Formats: sequence, C-alpha cells, structure tokens
Amino acid sequence: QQHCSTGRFDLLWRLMSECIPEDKVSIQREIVRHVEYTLACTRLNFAKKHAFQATAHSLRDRMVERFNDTEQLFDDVRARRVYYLSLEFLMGRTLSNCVHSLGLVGKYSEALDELGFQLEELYEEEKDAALGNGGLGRLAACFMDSLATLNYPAWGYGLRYSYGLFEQRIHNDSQIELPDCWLTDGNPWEVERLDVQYSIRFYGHVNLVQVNGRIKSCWEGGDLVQAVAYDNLIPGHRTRNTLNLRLWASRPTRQLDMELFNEGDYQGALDARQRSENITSVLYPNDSSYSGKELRLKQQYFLVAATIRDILARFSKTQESIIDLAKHVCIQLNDTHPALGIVELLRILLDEEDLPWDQAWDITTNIFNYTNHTVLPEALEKWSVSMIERLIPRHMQLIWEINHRFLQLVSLRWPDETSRLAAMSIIEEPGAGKDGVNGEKLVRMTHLAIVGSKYVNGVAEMHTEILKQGLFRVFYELWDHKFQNKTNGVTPRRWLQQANPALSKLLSLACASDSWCWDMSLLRRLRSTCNDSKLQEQWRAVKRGNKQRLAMLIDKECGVKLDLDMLYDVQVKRIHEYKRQLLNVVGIIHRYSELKRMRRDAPGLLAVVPRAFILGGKAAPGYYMAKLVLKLILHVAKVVNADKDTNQFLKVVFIPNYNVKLAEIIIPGSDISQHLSTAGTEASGTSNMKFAMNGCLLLATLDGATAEIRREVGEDNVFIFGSRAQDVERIRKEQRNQCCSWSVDPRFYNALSRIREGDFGPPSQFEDLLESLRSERDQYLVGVDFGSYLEAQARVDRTWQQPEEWTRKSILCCAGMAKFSSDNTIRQYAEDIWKVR
Ligand code: 4GP
Repeated sequence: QQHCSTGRFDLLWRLMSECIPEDKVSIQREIVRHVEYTLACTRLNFAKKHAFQATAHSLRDRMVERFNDTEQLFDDVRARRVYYLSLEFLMGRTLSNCVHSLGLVGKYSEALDELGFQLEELYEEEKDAALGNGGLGRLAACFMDSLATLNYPAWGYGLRYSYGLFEQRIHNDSQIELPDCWLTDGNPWEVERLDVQYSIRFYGHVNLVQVNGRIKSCWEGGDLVQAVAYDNLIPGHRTRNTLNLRLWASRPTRQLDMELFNEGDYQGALDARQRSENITSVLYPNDSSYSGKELRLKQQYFLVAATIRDILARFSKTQESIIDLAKHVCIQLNDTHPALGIVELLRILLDEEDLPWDQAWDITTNIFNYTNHTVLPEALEKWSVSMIERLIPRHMQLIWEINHRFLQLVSLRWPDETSRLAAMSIIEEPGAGKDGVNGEKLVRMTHLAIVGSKYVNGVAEMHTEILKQGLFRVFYELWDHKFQNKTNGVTPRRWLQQANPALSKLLSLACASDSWCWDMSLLRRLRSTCNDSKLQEQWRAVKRGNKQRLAMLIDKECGVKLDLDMLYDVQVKRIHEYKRQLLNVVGIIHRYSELKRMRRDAPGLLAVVPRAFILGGKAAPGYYMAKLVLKLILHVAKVVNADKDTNQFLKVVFIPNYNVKLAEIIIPGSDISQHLSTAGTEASGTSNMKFAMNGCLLLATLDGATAEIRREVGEDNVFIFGSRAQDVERIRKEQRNQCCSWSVDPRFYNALSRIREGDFGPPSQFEDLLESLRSERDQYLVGVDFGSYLEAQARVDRTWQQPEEWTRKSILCCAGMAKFSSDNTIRQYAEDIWKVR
C-alpha cells in the first residue's frame, strides 16, 4: 500500500482481489481467450498445437498469481532466502506437472474434452526442456519441485540455452548428434523480463584508482554483454507457494555497430552481436567430464555475474546493511561450475562496497555452500590461470590473494609440510597434475569451492566418505566441520504420481489416502500386506499395463516387438566407461552363446527365462570409447533379434534419444534395472531411486546410494554383485603388475572371442574396445566383476520363476523408498546447511 494513494490502492485491490476461478467454464474461457488474444488465432477453429499453448498460458497465469503472492509474503516476513545455482536444469516437460500441482487435472480434462481435446494428447505436444546432461541437472529439477512443495523461500538460477542437450539419432549403427531446437515453437511457460537486465563485462584491464584518498582496484574496458532474465515459475504441490527458476540469456549490449555498417561491412557490423548471443547458445554436452573451452568459462562467469547482481538487487530492497547479507542470503553451488560466484561476490564487496578484506571474505564464506557430484579425476574442473587472467582479470588477482591467505593458514597449522601446501593450493603448478598442458598453471575449482564455502557435501553416504577419506582428505583434516552428507532424492510427484498413474492409484487405494505423494513414509504400510494375493495380483496387473506402454514405445521407436511375458531388463543412463554398459553387453553375448549351445544340444523347448534387454543413453560427442560401446550394443542387437532360433528368449533394443520424457515411460515399465558402475565411481545415482520407487528391482554394485537403498528396502530385495569399493584400488594395482589374487571368469574371454571372431560384424571396428578389456588395462574391472555379475543375473532368473516372490520384492522396494524422496533431502539441506524456514 505504501506505493499508492488510498483511492488508487482500493481500485487496484478490487480489480485483482480474486483469483482466477477454477470452474470448468472459467478454465475454458481462459484457454479460448489465449487462443484468440495471445496467439492471435481464431477460437472457432484451432489446432492441437495451439490448444497446448493456450492451455499452458492459462496455467502460467495461475502460477503468476501465486508467485506474486509468494514473493509478497516472503518480502513481508523478510525471509532468509536460498538460491540454487546450476549450469544445468533438466526440467523435462511442464504441462502435466503443472496441472497436477495446481490440483486441476480433473477440471482441465473436462474443460478440454468439451473443447475437443484430450489433456493427455496435449502432453505430447510439449518438447522436453533438456537444459542438462544427466543426474546433476535432473537433481536440480527435483530439488526445485521439493523446495516449492515444502514452502521454502528459494529461487533457482541457470542459463537459458537456445539449444539443450543434443538429439541423438542412430544412423549406420552409430550415434549422430542433431541440435535440440526446443524453442522453435516458442516457450509458453516462460516470462521474458526485459526490465531485468545486467551488463556483464569480459576481458578489459584492472586499474588502480584513488578514491577519497584510498587506492582501489577498478576493472574497466573489454566487452560488455547483456544478461536478460527469463522466469520459469515452479509450482508447489498442494500449496500456493510458487518459486522462480530464473534463466539468463545473453544479448548484445549494442544492437548493431553502425560505424562498420556505414562503411559497408555488414557482416562485421553483425559479428559482435553474434558473439554476445553465442554465450548462451548451447549447453555443453559433457557428462562427468571437464571440457576446457573458453566459451564454457564464459558461460560460468556470465551465470554468476548476472545472478549475484540480481540477488544483491533484491537484497537492497530490504534496506538492510550489506554487512548483514549473510543473514539474509544463502547460495548453494551445484558442483564447481558456478564456483566463480564466490570470487564475484568478494569482488563486489571489496571494490564496489568498499569493505575491508576480512569482512568481505567473512560474509562471502558464510553465504556459499558447495555440493560435489563426482570423484572422477577427468571431471574435476581446472581452468588455466592465463585464460582466467585474460577473461576476468580482476578475479584472477583475487584468486591469488585468496590462495595466499589460505596457504598461510595451512602453514600455521602444519609449519613444515610443503607437500601439504602443494596438495591444498588452489593453484596447480605445471607438471603437478596430468592436465598441466604446456607448463601452464591451473586453478583447481574444487579447492576454490571448498575454501570459499561454509559447507561442502557429497550426495550419498559412501560418496561423502570417499570425499573425506580420499579426494578431499587434506581439507577434511583442516576443516572437518565443513563436511556433510546429503543423500540425493527424487520427487515422487513426477516420478511416481505423474509417470505411473496406474501404480499411484493402487498405492492410494492400498494406503487409503493419496498423501503418500507428500509423505512417502505412508507407503511403509505396504510391508505388512506384501504377501497378500489380491494386492499382488493388482500389482502385477499394473506392471503389465506399464510394460505394454513401454512395448508400444519400443515398437514405434525401434521397430521391435516385445512379448509382455519377457523379463524387461533395463539400463538407461549416459554412456560412460565407468557406468559399464560393456559389462551388460558382454553378459548378453554370453547369454546368447549359451542359448545357442542349448539349442544345439537339445533343440526342443528351453527352460530359460525370456529376457528383453533394453538400453538407452547418449554418449558425449567427443567420447570415442562410449561411442564404440554404443556401436557394439547396436551390432549385438541386430544379430540377436534376427536369430529365429533364440529370439523368443532373448531380444536386445536400444531406444534412441533417451531423455526425461522417455524415462517417464521406460522406468515404470521395467522389471529389473542395472546399475553397474565400478564400486567407488558413481557418486550417488538417482535413476536407481526412480526405478525402485516404481517397483522395479535393482541389479547393482555396492556403489553410490545403493548401499542405502538396500538398507531401506531390505538386503534380500536387491541383487548385489561385484568388487567392493575398498578393494578396487588394490585390484587395479595388481592388474597393472600382473600379479593377481583374483581370477577372471573364463566365460568372459569366451564371450569376447565371439566379438573377435566376427559374430557381431567386422571385429576390427571393436579392436580398441577389446584392447581396453585386457586385464592389465581394464581400469573399470569389467573382467574381474564378470563372474559375480553372471551369478547375480542367475539369481534374477531364479527369482523371476517365482512370481509371488518377485512381486513381494517389488512391493517392498516401493514401500521402502521414503528416504529417497527429494522432500527428505531438501529438508536436510534446509536444516543443516541453509538454515532457512
Ligand atoms: C552425477 C553423478 O554421476 C551421479 O552419481 C549423481 O547421482 C548425480 O550427479 C546427482 O548428484 N554427476 C553428474 C556430473 O551428472 O555431471 O558430474
């Protein structure tokens, strides 16, 4: 009211004091209004595409209303706010989630029905928002859902890439990558905020200037690029709380270089414009590996510079002193990708707010927290000092100073240990690591993130232990209080309620309430009825329906028909050596050879479990070995599926372009899923949680969150195999020295010889793969774990032959997953790290 005269306030209040009504006719009116006025189409005849867009707009209006109320409330109560910074948000589609959150599925269905459209068919009109690679980006999306649902005062910040993760097509048994043009039809959900823009500087130089008798550093010159805000509202479920995911797009500061244009250099006049827009053009398609490109560094700085500006602008409205910033603001860094935010905030506090170093550093390190998502050495970011110096020169000065002060602290604690200083330094000297190309100094972003954060966390108990005892041990010795574990979780709304409507219905029936969607501990009730034959029957019927949905998808995408009685065995995730899709394929080759042998020996009926191996996942475009693995999968699939002798017992399919939308069909339709990473390499995994929630059994190594899942659902209900994490290093060493205390199962070599002998196409194309599996080079222990893997697969087969036992396990998996709801994870972040309410 303080901004308005009383009369005007009354008028404004009266005009908007009621929410958009939720009855059927009002919904129809809103949709048709958007068809006519927003899309400028005629309401008397509009296509499905327009129906989708108008429906989305009508829902966006409802979210805007709720969002404004939410912001008003948080401003009024001066809520301490948390910001989740991530270079990736893998949101998938919005429509279904939005109508479910607002509790309007029934009413929208009815309203659309009369307009001649089915809500479900409109879901299919929407493209995935694939602004992420895999686990890390999808985790951020689940977290936004839980933050909104649990009524926290949070915002997400990321980049609005024009092209998301590439589209994968299969051509000549290889992956080809096409651009993901997700914005071609526009994006009805986003709110373009042309009034929220910041100028972001790159390059230039640092001058010392005298201001009021003080010498100050001043970063000037270089190029300026505009960051423009695009807001994506995140509805909470069964609450009005609605949050914002603000994504930045880069735009030129100057529209056109008129000087060049007038000189006739039309291209040159447009070049600068193009360069600016390039920053947020494309998502880097790397998963768990570091890509040292200047453009990537630009993206990182662009995100944090715009975000910190924006956070400070919002803070300044509270009229509190900047000294109290850490009381009101808390920032979570999703891996090191946004870690430059630490230096950016420090820079502003020092150079613009004129705070002394100690105070500025104290505020900064009370605001930031860092989550690590991987221990793979190739994924730990390191940027060359000279590149940072050129791109953001003031930041490099500050990093030197941070490091200097930090190393002083270390040497006070451990006076004579120079090797410790080298190990902990933020700067890696040339030759100290494998990456020191051309004798360059590098900035270790993990070290910067740890030094600049209040808390550091891993994403599963086992992963956090590895951080504390291995990768970050030296830091843990200095600051044990900084380290925490926050085991990942996934949202049951998207991954159960929306992805699996049939099971959701059954769960609500069995629990006599649909509140399990907000409190998964209610599902524990299923434990006492897991042997009930009626429940079991219903459970199997639900699974069969979901398998049918999956089989239809596979028929459409791959042209392969799968019998519903087969055991659907699924491995879907990014293709990576450490995730060991190879173990799966070599296992399939073994199974195929066995089937052939059995056919020869006894050509009659076979008492084997019919299996369909279903795989999916993208390989990073430059990842040669991953692409070779994919090629092998495709070749094996071709041979196996064409073999009439065996194909009623064994089929192999590769579903192209695995993404969130497909996952929503694949996961509920799976009987078993494979999580095969070499123990100690997968930080957590989150698809394992989605599968188990959907009553799909797990075949897994003891890695990431699996040990915790097993504890929750019961030891007997997970099929575990393989070397343990604590033995992996020793085994690797023994392999290298060729002195082994273990042996490789001969069936492994037999299967490899099938490849070598050309059963799956010219063997020369797989030479490098076979070479990588030689025992002295088998970094991921595929050979060592093979025997144990086959034994676990045999246990799976035996269990499948006892349908009651299988169903019992399936029910118990679903019943025991409360811990892995992202609601649970987010509550822990809020209480232990962010201290927000
Ligand atoms: C992934 C990890 O590989 C996965 O284990 C974890 O569940 C996920 O983060 C979320 O924490 N890491 C990445 C990455 O996606 O790019 O490093």
